[in-house]
Amino acid sequence: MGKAAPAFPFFVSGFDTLMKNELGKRLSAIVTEATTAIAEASATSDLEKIRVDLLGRQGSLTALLKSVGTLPEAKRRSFGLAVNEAKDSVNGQLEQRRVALATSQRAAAVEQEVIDVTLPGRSTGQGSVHPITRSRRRIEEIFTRIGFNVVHGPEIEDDFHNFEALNIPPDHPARAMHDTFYLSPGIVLRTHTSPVQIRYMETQDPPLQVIAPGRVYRCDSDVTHTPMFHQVEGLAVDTDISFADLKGVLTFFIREFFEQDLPVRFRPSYFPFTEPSAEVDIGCVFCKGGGCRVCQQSGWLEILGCGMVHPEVFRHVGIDNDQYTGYAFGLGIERLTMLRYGVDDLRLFFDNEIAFLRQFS
Ligand code: 2U9
Repeated sequence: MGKAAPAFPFFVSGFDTLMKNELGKRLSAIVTEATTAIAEASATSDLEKIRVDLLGRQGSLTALLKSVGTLPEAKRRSFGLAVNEAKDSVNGQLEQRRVALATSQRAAAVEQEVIDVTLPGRSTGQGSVHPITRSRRRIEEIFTRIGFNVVHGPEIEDDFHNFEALNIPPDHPARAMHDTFYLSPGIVLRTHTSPVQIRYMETQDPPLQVIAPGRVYRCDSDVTHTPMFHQVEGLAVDTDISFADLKGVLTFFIREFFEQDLPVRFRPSYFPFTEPSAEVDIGCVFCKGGGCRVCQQSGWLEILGCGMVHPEVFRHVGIDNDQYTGYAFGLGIERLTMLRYGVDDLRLFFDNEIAFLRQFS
């Protein structure tokens, strides 16, 4: 059977052929040109320009792809496939050239790079020990020189070790002075390092001579108080310990710490855990006793508290009060450091200002 004659034989076949030839030639010319341009590109920016010229919104290949829709249905598929193939080929060539350029650029950079292994290393600068740590170490060194051991304990304490065993029962007014951080009923952040000595006496028999340095916490914050500060407390227990021993040891410590023959005086005071109790003053290190703003014109500066261990404290840890006596003392490291180095603002210890800390290197 013969082929059915088309309704408009000339127009249809003529248009078809014309489009096929025109578009086909155009497609092949674009790909040839692109291949040459890609091969000649010497920078990734050139490749990007080629990509935009071909495949961007106004690109020549994009335009050809758009024209597929204008072709007679029978030719759409094959021409569409041809344009897509050209697109893939161009994309592949672009990527290959991009990799090749990057590789040769890297190789050139490595070739040019010179590493002088004889250059001195970069300095990281030398750090310094925090003034509070310096003071703590200094205090530890002085006391260990005269026979004290350094002991530590937990910062989270129970009511018994922080208060009860130290003769501070629940209704005692001293509880209010301690501004305690409660973690849960009966569990506190220690308000002093005294529970360390309580725990020590629970497990060790006298004679004993210890200092307990560490962080303590009080719910208090103003120009002269921080919620966390550092204490060192000391305790000596033996068969023949007297207040004279306490005076001798503390006077020795003070003069060693300040490296001066400072006047020292003991004033009667009150603490629940010691009896008798005293506060210790030194002659003002700023005005040498003449009277100034720091010592409020008194010529004296209070630096620590002390006393003979209260019999109730011994009873709580099972030490025989008839056989043994002991002395105890407590000091704030921040306060001692301020006085020794002439620091007039407590907050400087907590600000981590390099310029301030560097002065202690
Ligand atoms: C036990 C028995 C007694 C420790 C003591 C002080 C006096 C004292 C303050 C100094 C400045 C606290 O940091 S501060 O505010 N401390 O005045 N501390 S007697 O007495 C003890 C400790 C432990 C078993």
